[in-house]
Amino acid sequence: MSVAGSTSWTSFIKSIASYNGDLSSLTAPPFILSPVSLTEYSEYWSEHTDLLLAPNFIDSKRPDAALQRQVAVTKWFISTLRSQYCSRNETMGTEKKPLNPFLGEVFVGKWPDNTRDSRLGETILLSEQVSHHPPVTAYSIINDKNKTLLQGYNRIKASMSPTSLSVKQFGHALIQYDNLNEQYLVTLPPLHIEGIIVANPFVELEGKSYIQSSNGYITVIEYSGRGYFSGKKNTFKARIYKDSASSKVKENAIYTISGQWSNTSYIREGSSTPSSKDKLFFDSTKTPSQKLQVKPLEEQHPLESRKAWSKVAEAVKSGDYDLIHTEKSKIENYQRELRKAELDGGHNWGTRWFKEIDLDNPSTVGSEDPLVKLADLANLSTKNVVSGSTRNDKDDKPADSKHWRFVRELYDKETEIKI
Ligand code: HCR
Repeated sequence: MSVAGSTSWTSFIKSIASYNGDLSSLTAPPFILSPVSLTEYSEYWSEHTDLLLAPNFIDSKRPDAALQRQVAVTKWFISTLRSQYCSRNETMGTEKKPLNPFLGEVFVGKWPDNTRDSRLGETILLSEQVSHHPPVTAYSIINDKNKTLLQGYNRIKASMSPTSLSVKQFGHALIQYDNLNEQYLVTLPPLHIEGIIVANPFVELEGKSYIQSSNGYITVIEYSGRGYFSGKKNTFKARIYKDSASSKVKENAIYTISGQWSNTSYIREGSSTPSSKDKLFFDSTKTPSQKLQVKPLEEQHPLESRKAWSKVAEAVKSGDYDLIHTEKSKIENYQRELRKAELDGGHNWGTRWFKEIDLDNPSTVGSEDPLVKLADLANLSTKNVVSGSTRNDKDDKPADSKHWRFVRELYDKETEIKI
C-alpha cells in the first residue's frame, strides 16, 4: 500500500471506531469501496434456487419426510453462506464497504428455471430499502410455481474491538412452503471483520443461528473462524433435533453436520462429529451459484440500485475519489430534499412492497404472524432484538416488537418496477 493509502487507511480505522451500523458514518478510502449497494446482498439468499425449493420435491409419503425437509432446508441455508460472507473477497480481493442504500431504493431480478423438466419455475427477488435511519433492507423471494416464499429483513449494529469490527444482525428470514403447509424461521448469525489493521478485511461468523420448522424440528448451527473446531477457516457444526427441548442435550441430535461452509461439509446420523469419511453434505466449491438476472440499465427505473448508483459505481471502479464524492453527494442531497419536502407536506415516504408490523399491536398484524408460532417453538424472542436471541438472554433486552413483512397485494398492484 502507498503512503497516501496507508494514511487514509489510518483515518478509516479511526472512523470505524465509532461505526454503529450506519454506513454513511464510514469514510473509507476508495480501494475499500464496493460499487455494489447493500440492497443487492438480498440476492445471496437464493443463488441456489434448486436447494431452496428442494423440500417441495421430497416424497411426502416417506415416513421421515418432515425430517428430510429439515435436512434440505439446512443444506440450502449452508449453501447461502459462501455468497453472503465470502463473495466480495472472491470477486474483489477483500471485504468491501458496500454503497449505503437510500430510502426507497429497490433491487429486483429473476432466476429463470434452468431445469430440463421445468419443475422449478421462475423465482423472483424483490429487495427494498425500507428504512434509512436505522438502515433496514427487506426482501422477498417468490416462486409461484411451487408456492414458496422466502422473506426477511435485516439491519446491523456494529462495534469496534481493538482489532476487529463486531457485527450483530437484527431481523430474520421466514420461509413458507404453502404446498406443504410448512414454515421455517431462520435467524442470522453474528459476525466480525478480521484483518482491518492490515487492510485485508474478511468476515468470520461466530456464535449460533437457528432454523426452526413448524414441524418442531430445529437445526442449531455453531460457527467458528480459523482454529476452533478444526484449524480451518469458516467452520460450522450443525445439529438437527426433534424439537427445541431435546436440543438442550447435544447427544439427542438426530443428525450432525460439520465442515467448512465455504468448502465441504459432511453429515452423519447421531451426535458425533462427521469426518470426510462420512456422507458429503454440501460442497460449495463444486456447486456454482446461479446469479440473478437483472434488466439492463436502460430499462431500469430511477429507484433501482444499479441505475441510481451507476455513476458512483463507475467512479468507484476507476478509483476516482473526487468523482465518487461528487456523485454520491448528488444522491444524498436529493434524498435530503425529498425528506424535507415530505416533512413540509406532512407525509412520510411510503414503503413499496413491505410494511412494518408490531406484534404488540394486533391491528397491524393481519392474520397470525408465523414468527409468533415459530419463535415460541424455538424459545426465541419475538422482540426487535439481536437475531436468534433466546427468551430472557442477555440480548433479549426491553425493545419493541416491530418487524418488516412482505405484502403480496402491494406487489401485485406494482406498475412501475418491472422484473
Ligand atoms: C457487515 C457488512 C455489511 C452487512 C452485510 C450483511 C450482514 C448484510 C445482510 C446479508 O444478508 C448478509 C451480510 C453479509 C455481509 O458479509 C455483511 C457485510 C460485511 C462487511 C460489511 C461492513 C459494513 C463493511 C465495513 C467495511 C470493511 C471494509 C471494514
